[in-house]
Amino acid sequence: MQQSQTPGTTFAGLLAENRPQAAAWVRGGAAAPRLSGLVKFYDTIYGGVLIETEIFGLPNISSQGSSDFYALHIHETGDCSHQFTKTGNHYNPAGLPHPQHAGDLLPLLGNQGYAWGAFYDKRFQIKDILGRSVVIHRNRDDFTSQPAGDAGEKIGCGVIVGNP
Ligand SMILES: [Cu+2]
Ligand SMILES: [Zn+2]
Repeated sequence: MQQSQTPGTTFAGLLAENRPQAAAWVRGGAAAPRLSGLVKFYDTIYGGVLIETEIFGLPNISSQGSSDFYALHIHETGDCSHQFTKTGNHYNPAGLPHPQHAGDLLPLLGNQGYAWGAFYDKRFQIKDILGRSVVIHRNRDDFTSQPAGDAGEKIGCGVIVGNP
């Protein structure tokens, strides 16, 4: 295949360099104690942020009715204590409805409990999300219901820190 330079090839290079400007170590709560993983945030030359997710131990392996999609959001408060009840609403500085929140991210797709993904997002800058939280939900995001996509219980949480 002819090699041509696109944003995607730039992004693949960033992932290979593996020097994110921020990251969140995500841990499971009581509902998913084996869940763990890392969400990395990379600045790009295009003005937006490249986000890479790698999560282990998602809970719904072969369970009845699971879509294997898991909602993923940035919540406004970086406090994962008390079974993630302190994380607040979706990060939403513009006061828009869900799923137009700056903190509304692409969902995870589980594969026997493992998920990996990367996507480009121009809804926020890394400096705006430091100290906030990444939250994984038990269910899919329906991208319709207010205020949070009917995504169910919070099963994982991590605080976003700079220069990891
Ligand atoms: Cu959420
Ligand atoms: Zn939202």
